[in-house]
Amino acid sequence: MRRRFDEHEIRDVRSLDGAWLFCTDGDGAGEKLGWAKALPKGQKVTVPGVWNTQLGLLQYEGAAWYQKEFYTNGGCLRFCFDAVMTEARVYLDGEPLGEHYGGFCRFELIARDVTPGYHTLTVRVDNRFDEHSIPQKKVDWYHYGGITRGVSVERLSGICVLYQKLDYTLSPDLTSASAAFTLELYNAEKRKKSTRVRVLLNDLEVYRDEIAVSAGETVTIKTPAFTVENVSLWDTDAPNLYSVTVLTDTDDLRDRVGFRLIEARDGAIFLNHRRVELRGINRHEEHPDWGMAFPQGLMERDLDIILEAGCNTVRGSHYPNSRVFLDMLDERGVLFWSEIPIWGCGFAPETLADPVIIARGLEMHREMVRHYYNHPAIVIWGMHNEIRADLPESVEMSRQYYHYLKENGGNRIVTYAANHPMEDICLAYCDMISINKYLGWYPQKGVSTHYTETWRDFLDQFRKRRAELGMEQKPVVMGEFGGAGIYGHHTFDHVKGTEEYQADLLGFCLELFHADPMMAGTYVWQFADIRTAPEMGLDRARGYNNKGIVNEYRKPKAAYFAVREAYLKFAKESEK
Ligand code: ADA
Repeated sequence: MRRRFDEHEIRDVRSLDGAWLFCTDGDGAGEKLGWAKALPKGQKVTVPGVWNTQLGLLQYEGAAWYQKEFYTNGGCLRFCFDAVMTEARVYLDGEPLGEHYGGFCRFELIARDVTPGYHTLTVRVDNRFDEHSIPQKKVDWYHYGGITRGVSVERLSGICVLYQKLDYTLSPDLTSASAAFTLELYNAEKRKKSTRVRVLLNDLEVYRDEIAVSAGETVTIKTPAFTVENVSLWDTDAPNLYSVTVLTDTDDLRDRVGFRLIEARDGAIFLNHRRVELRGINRHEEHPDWGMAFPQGLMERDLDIILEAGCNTVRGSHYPNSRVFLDMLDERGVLFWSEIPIWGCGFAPETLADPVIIARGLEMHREMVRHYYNHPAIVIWGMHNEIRADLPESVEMSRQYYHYLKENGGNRIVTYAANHPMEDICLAYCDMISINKYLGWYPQKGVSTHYTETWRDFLDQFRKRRAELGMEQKPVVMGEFGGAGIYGHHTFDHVKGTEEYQADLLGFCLELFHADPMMAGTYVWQFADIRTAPEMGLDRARGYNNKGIVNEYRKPKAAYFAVREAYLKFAKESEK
């Protein structure tokens, strides 16, 4: 996997990024034509990538095949896919190796007893939707397809460390931590073996034991608790990271962790006992020239622009982001809200209550928690976005996801983006109330008052409702708000759609929310303009969601400077 550090010094890992054979399969003939074994020679594409950026395939929705010949010295191989959008069927030398559903999380597949020499890895990718898709077909982002993040092949020998995560509890004074690792050890060999296992936190050995594992089996062990004295906390102004090294006699796995305490209490957010105001932005991991196969260099530039605007947090709207982006947030002390792609406006109420959908969403939460658990930057898990949480059909999903994330998600705030806040019946299933509302942009039926009035009225109404519900201890944030500003569109009178209207609206909202004691923070919608799905219709000028404060090529609009002025002012106030 592409990370900001080397995950292995011992394990033999080879990237399979680069040129792959490619072929669309619009009529689904590929299986019968034996493409799992051999694709027609011809077109090559670059992986990671999305096929939509290839000329003529912008709007292609369907199946496509990727194939790569690679050399190996043989043995037990593990294939790692950082993300395939959306459904993947993987074959090795034409034989099925495994499948995965979901476009934004890593999956791994093991092949044992592979002979030395050249082999063929084939992936059939399908980005179509059905009644059980997550997201459903109607979303406000583009339906890309492809192998969108890195691919690698590992040679496993002996007993290997395939997974590790750190759990810890900080002392009340935050100076020490009681910690323990969970390790997954896999025996790649053909007979039972034992190995010494060691865990180092920075250079300190915190665990050592002798572990036996049967051939082809995985054992999960939880180390005894150990104490970390004089903890260097991870914080926004001092993002201290510790290196983790797990070693067996034949393998290694490295990661980074941070010690911090995030709390939603007393109507506010606290990081390491210090109250923090969330100065946030929603960001899609998308670019018109790369789709969702987002290059690392552009991630860095996005983060530079976001931090320059005075933000201290990013919401990964609306799906798990690249692990390498999370590494950057860990390094730079940026708080992150991570969620799965349940984009509610596309889900009919009965679909939300469908047990298959609920189970698939739970699996997506499980995957996200598993792979992203050690990132200290992730302080918020988002359960879903704008589902009909005012209807009974949404209660079971919210109940299941909330309890799963509280029991398995580590020290994180659990929330969801609510766009029916006055009628919402799921607010018991969140630690922080997050509201999406677009007063000043989407017309309100029968309301003609100016948004400066309607926003104030709304905050007062919701303040009352929160008190009636007895939820005044729950912090409230604006998860989304704003409006479109077409880049380069100016008029003398700041009409809707101009950069100036967008800047005025955001500037007003930020000041109003910042001054309101109920509000614990804001996430502006959104960072950059994004290409959006045709299903979003014509109210997305040029087929884009134009509510970015920069355009899709990261050129700043007037709104960028309005947000920057507000957030830098709020940041200065917080330093007093
Ligand atoms: C919703 C949704 C966003 C985007 C936004 C908009 O809040 O969560 O993804 O579609 O509306 O631009 O209308």
